[in-house]
Order: sequence, then structure tokens, then C-alpha cells
Amino acid sequence: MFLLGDWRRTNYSNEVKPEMDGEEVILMGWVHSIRALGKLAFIILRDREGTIQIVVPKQKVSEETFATAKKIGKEDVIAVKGKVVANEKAPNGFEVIPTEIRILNKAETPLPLDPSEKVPADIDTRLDKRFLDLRRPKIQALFRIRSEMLKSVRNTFYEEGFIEVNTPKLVASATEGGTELFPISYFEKEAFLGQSPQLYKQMMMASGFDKVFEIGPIFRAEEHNTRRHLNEAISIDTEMSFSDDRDAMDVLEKVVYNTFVDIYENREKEIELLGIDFKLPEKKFDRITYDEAVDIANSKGVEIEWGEDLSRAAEKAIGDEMGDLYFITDWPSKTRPFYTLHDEKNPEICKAFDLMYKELELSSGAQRVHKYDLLVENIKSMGMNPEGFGTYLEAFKYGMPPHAGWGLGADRFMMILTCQENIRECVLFPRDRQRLTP
Ligand code: AMO
Repeated sequence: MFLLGDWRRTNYSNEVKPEMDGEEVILMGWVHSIRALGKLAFIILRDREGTIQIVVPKQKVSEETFATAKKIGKEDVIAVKGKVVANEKAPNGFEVIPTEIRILNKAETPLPLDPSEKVPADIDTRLDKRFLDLRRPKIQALFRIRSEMLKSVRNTFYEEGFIEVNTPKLVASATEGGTELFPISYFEKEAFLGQSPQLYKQMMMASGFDKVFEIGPIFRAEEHNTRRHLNEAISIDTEMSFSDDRDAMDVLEKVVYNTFVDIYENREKEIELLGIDFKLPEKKFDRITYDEAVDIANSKGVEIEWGEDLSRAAEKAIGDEMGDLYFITDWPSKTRPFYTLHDEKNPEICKAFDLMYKELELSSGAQRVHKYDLLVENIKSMGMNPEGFGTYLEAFKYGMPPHAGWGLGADRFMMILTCQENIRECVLFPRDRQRLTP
């Protein structure tokens, strides 16, 4: 068995062209397939960028090279040094004829999962053997789109003057209602995994950073197993000072729209490979109030009483009517967490919004309460004890500007960007009610 030695990859598979006739290349990757006839072997080598055919004719290569080619098996890791030979009859107008083949590592057989996609596997088997599943070009395409999504989101935030921050994920208290917390033991104290950076991003506003964002994990002890919930998700969070709910929605619109454009422009190959119907949204998304949303649901025979959160059936009815991307604004105050600012004229409604894609909630946000007394009042009226909020509350006593923000679920955003029905498809190693490994 050879080590890499002094060999270094010269090209990815997609960089080799007929114009390179006569040039020497070193290619590295996995054996996608191998076909050995009597005096001829064909190896399809797969790397990150695609596949390339290596032709091994017995008369034109050394005895040793031909013998190595015959020993090769599916998914072995190999390195090939060879010559590019232009040939009009070959699939891409050239073939690579090796001068030496090194088997860098053998793959055991049988494979627990077939990365060449010839044998279909169910999602549980695929997730159990994710390292192999991820070798499949379509799955790789998804995660390249995910990388582009994160890059694009960051770019928009930076263009808009936001500062990227990181806040703790080991926390002492709940933020989003308290029912969905994962308790952990933290030395002699009880602690929790953070449900949201909510309290920290608000404290950043008291520190004068004006506009911050964070991309990080949130942990939710959701008992139910659905196609759109995870127990560990990635949240794109932001908070902005001297801003209201409308400003926050404008930034969200920009972040989402720009991501669609960047993926459309930079990930054409991946979109094609996935065979998805990728449409750019309008630059401005429709905005309807909660009241209007309830009217839509009721008109379709889904009963919703004013003040209730929207049921799944209601979300479906509203989504059917509204289409792709739209905001629902002016929510009943009692459906929202304590930090949400109520309307001055009608405290029954608040300055909160959701961004929806059809029936799926992508993001929630709001203008926040920035006055200390009002915040204490809200906490009490929701049956909680202000003393549990420690330094968070203190931050509101010494100069807290008006502010607003939102959280956008990155994994859900991926679902709509890549037309996936199951959120697990969009996560490398998903965590759900049943799954804690790999
Ligand atoms: P919320 O709880 O609505 O709001 O979460 C914001 C967004 O995060 C995503 N999300 C999830 N994605 C997958 N699985 C889950 N279990 C899950 N839970 C949430 C959704 C959701 O819209 N602090 C507020 C945000 C804010 O007001 O700034 C919050 O956490 O896409």
C-alpha cells in the first residue's frame, strides 16, 4: 500500500480538458466504478468536482500499472498519475492514460450503502451511514448550496453594517417559554442548552453595537417528530438598535432575497443536479396582518378564534392562498414571548412578525420592549418571576435603545431553497427525538 509520498493533486476532475493533450496530471479520489475487460480496464474516478474516466489499455501501460488497475475495487481511494490524450470518440473528448496508479486505501466490501446511487436506500439507513451517503453527488450538491447560503447571509449582513458575534450556548435560564429546554448538569448547578441567543443579542444592544448577527446552534427539546423540527437547529439571529419591526423585516427580506440570487447565480450546476425548480422570489414579500390571515383560514373552513396561535390546518389554508414568501404581522400579544413590544394604542396586539414560505414558518421576529418597567410588567403578567432574569433585566436600566430583531432557521431556509420535504435532508448529522448518532 502506497502513501501519498511526494504526489500532490494537480487538478480536480472538472479541470481536465481535451486542450491539455499530452500534459501530465495527478488525480485523486474514490473509485466510482471499475470495469475490467481482458486487456482493458475503465476506472471512473470521483472527486469533489465530478467524475473522470481513466482508461487502462494493457499494451500502453506498465505491467505493474495494469496489475494495480485489476486489483482496484469500488470506493477505494486512489491516486492516478497519467497523460491526457485527446480523443474525439471519448466521452468528454479526452481520456487519461495512467503511468502509475497508487491505491491509497482499500474500501471493505460489501459497502453498507452504495454511493453510486444505483441501489436506493431509505433515509434512516442513509443517515446511519451518512459518511457514505454524503459521497453521493446529489447530497454533496445540497451541502454546497448550504455553504453558499451561509456565505450569502453573512455577506448581506456585512454589507448592511452588521457585526458578527458569538454568545454562550450553556445558559442558566429559558428564553422562549421554558417548556422546551434540555437540562444539563453544570458542576454543582443545573444549566440548560440555549434555546435562542435572544437575551444575549438584546444585551448587545445595551452595549452600543447597534447591529449584530449570530449564526449558531439552538437546542429545543421538542418531543414530537416532524419533518420540520430538529432538536438541534442552526439559527441565523440578528438584533438592531434604533430600529422597529418594519426595519427588521426589511433586513430579513434583503437577506432572504440576496441568498436566492446568490444561489441562482453561483450554484447552477448543483440546482441542475438536484433537478429542482428554482425560482427567484419577488424582491418585496407580501405582508398581511394576523387578522387577515385568520380571515383567510376561516374563509376556507378552518376555524381559528382570534388570539389563538395558528394551527397547522390554518397555516396550510393560509399558505395555499398566499404562495411563496409572505409576512404575517400584528400578532395577538398573548401568542408572543415577554420581550415583544405591544402596540401603544391596542396592547392586545404586538409588533411581532413571522416570515412564512407557503405553510412553513421560516423566521419570527419583533420590535422588543426596551423600557425596564414595561419589561418587568410583561414578565410578571406571563406568570414568571423577574428575579430569574438577572443581568438581562439590569441591562434595561442604564440606557437601552429601542431595538428589533429576528431569528431565521437555517435548516428550514435550506428546505425551501432546495425544495426538500424533510428537514433532515438539509443537515449533515441531524438530531431528532430518535437520533443522537452519528
Ligand atoms: P422562534 O422560536 O420562532 O423564535 O425560532 C426562530 C426560527 O428558528 C427556527 N426553528 C427551528 N427549526 C428547526 N427545528 C426547530 N425545532 C426549530 N425551532 C425554531 C424556525 C423559526 O422560525 N428568539 C426568537 C427569534 C427572535 O424574535 O429574534 C425565536 O427563537 O425557522
